[in-house]
Amino acid sequence: MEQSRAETEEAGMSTTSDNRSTITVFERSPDRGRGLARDMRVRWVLEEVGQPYDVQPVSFSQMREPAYRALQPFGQIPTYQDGDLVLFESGAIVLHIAERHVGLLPGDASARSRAIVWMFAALSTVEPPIVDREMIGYFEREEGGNARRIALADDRVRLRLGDLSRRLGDTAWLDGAFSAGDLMMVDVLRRLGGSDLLGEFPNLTAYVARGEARPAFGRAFEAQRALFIAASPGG
Ligand code: GTB
Repeated sequence: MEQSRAETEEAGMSTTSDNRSTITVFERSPDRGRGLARDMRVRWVLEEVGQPYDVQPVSFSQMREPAYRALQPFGQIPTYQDGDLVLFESGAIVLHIAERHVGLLPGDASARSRAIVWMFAALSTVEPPIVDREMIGYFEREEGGNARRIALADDRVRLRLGDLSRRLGDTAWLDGAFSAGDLMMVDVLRRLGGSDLLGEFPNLTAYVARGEARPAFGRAFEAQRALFIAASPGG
């Protein structure tokens, strides 16, 4: 994980940069400042590597405009702009930043690949059932919903959490030191909020709390919260 500054610069990475990137975020996040939208992981990685950034708040109507679709074809936040480079997909953005700075991906090639595996596991194996469960929450729970569908969605999340919990065991992070894989996994698990489901797995609850206790997380969280408060009536 540790790399000297000379090695870092030789590899075309930097410890700091004068470039200020810009990320797009919800003008007024529907999560009401709880930091559950996907700009949070991008803010967090930027804070971890010590890169200052600007935010460009966008409204839902702006996100439908062709100008925004040119940045993000699906009309979603976040996007990341650094000079001429425009990226979308939060996972790709986090990987891009982690690869260009020290600290979030190990120097050893195999360990680096394993950290990236955890990023993909978070995004393609753990996050989808969590999002599916949330959608049922939005669209069906309020109407009385389909109890069986809700129970099945809970079980699909529980299955992933159980396997993840067994793998994590009593270690602090998923594979050695804190990495971009942990950052992504913690951010994905946060989407469960304080739900009972996460609470069924004390080691995962502690894992999320460890991630949230990182100073970089705190700075990212406060920045998104401040934006929400400022955008709120009377804020
Ligand atoms: N795969 C893309 C990525 O990882 O970047 C997905 C991006 C995405 O889903 N963005 C959402 C978005 O822009 C915001 S994060 N949605 C608007 C749209 O699709 O029209 C998802 C989100 C939204 C709200 C809450 N919340 O209120 O708690 C949590 C998460």
